[in-house]
Amino acid sequence: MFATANQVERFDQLYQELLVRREEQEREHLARQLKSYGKYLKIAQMTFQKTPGYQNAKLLKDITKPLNEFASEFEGVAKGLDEPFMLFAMGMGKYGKSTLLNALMEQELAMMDELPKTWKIDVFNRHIPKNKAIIVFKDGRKNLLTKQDAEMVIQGEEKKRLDSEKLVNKMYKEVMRELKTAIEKKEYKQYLSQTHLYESDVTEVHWGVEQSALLKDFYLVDTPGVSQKIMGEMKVNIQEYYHKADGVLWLLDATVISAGNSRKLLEELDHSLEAVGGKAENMIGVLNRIDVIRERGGEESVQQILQEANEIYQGVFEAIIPISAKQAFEGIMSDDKYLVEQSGVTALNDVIKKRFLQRSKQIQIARKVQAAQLLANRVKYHFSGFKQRLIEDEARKSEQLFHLDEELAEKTEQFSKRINTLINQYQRSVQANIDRYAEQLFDIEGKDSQRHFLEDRIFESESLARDINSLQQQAREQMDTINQHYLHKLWFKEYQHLDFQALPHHEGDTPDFYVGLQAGRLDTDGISFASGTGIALIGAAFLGPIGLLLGGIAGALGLTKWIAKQFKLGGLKSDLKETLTDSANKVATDLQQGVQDLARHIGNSLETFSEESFSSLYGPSDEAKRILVLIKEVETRMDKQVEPLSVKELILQDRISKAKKA
Ligand SMILES: Nc1nc2c(ncn2[C@@H]2O[C@H](COP(=O)(O)OP(=O)(O)OP(=O)(O)O)[C@@H](O)[C@H]2O)c(=O)[nH]1
Ligand SMILES: [Mg+2]
Repeated sequence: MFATANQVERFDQLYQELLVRREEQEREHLARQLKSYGKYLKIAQMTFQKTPGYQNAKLLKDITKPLNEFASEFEGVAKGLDEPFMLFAMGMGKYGKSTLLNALMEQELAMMDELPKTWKIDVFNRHIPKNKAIIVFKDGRKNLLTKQDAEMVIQGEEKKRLDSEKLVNKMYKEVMRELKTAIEKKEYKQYLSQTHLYESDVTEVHWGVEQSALLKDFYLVDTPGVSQKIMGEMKVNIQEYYHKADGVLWLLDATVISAGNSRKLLEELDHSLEAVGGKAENMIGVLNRIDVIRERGGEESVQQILQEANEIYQGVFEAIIPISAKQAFEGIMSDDKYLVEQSGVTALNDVIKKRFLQRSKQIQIARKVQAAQLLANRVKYHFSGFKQRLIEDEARKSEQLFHLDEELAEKTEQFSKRINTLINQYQRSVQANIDRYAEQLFDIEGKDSQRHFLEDRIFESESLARDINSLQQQAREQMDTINQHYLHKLWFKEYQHLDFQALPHHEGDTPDFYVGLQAGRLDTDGISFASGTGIALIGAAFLGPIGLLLGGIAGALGLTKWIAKQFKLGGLKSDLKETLTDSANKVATDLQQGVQDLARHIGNSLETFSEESFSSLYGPSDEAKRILVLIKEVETRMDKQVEPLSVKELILQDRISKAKKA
């Protein structure tokens, strides 16, 4: 049995309805997923912020703050699903993007010959009244203004940006000569970009436009040049907006196309595309300034250049269309049909419609899936530098503290041995003195003279004091060398290779806890090991006991003296030797204690110092593990692919929405 024409029509209608519904569901499904990335990132942000010590952790704060901006990027992509097709004009600076857009919109809106816009995109949006504009900020906030007011805001932002670029370039030039290594230069550039380069919070400006053929179906978007030069370096910035594009008109300059130039041209494109993961889709190549070529060599040259462009960019673009944006714009504005025809803009319009309009909804869905991936990769990239530093610095911290402990222990041991050797030698020498000179004590008149004899001749206290002082001095110096060495190894700072104190125009940014530990400032308050305390040490150990001994040597005369010598000399010698042993041991113990105290002091203060500097970047070191786990979680979440709608979900959703309607 054949279906009647009526039935066929009805089936067809049903099928179309089904397709539309399926597409709607697909979009809803995709939008939900895109938004869920955003929600996840906001929660992640709050979790990072709860880290103890977060407020003082510079780098941790730096990576946490932009998370809500990423979140609103995801939300923006989700919202984009309900908006018209976003058609971007992109390409190197001055290739004619703005002129082309004006020609396509048939009105002068995009500013031509303006200073390079470095940071925002201009969206020409027919849903906005002609005299109004909406400024969109990075965090998703929007501000509806009159066009004049919006222009004022933008000019203000532009000025701040340009001023800051000038300042940064100037500062760099002034300091460059002081920077010796490439890494120092790199760090200084980073420092300048992060601290002195003005980053506007404005990310899009939507301008009201008059209706035109193309604007009925598309939002047209003007972009800043693909790259710009700051401090002598090319900075590619298309990754900041490329994910918002559903389709791209990529401007090429016909006057620079040549086979000999192909390598440079491809590198130029590659360099830009690298920033967005190496691939671009839905791009139409627009070979601009064709009027110049035509003037030089007629139609033949135009065809030749077109052929060369097709060869160079094989497989990159969906099509390459030769055009003169300038003629197109002038022709349209002056209603010059011939000029318009010659400009090639009609062909471009046709290709745009054919490539983008007919399948615009499917393209949008595919592009938003891609956008999610691009953004997810950016989020991961955003964390990667921080993560690597944290892992490396954490390892460095425990490794260096371990080595420090070892070195201090070794040094303590060395000095302990030297102290023993010194004291042993001393004891042997004094023992010999006792045997040789003790007897003379009986011949000395007066307590003071006796004391001097005892101290100087027998106990050699002056030379012992000298030896002790010199040993202490050496211990302090050697310990301080260790201190200095580890002070640098254990100082965690944002710009590891920069010494701001040594740079012109920079006040020292050195934290107090560093200054306290610098060369020659080893703070040993409260430690009994200051230099030149040898005499005091000996005094404490020897003088008391010596005084007691002297009491036993009465000032005897004549026979009595002789008798005293016979009876007392043996006792005196053994008393002196006993005193020697006790006091020398006491001095040795004190010295050893001093060395240990010094080592402990250095160990403790360096540990405190390293923890303070570490946590000033990352938060407390005992939180590091948790932060790394958190980052891992974010990465895993970002790796989750956007899922296509399954048949099961399709049916389920259909039932849910029916139930809702019922
Ligand atoms: N001869 C010729 N000149 C053109 C053509 N298109 C643009 N120009 C000129 O090139 C200059 C730059 O054009 P814009 O449209 O401002 O270029 P742009 O790519 O928007 O530049 P930026 O926004 O600064 O990146 C202007 O002086 C235009 O008149 C063209 O097809 N032929
Ligand atoms: Mg422009």
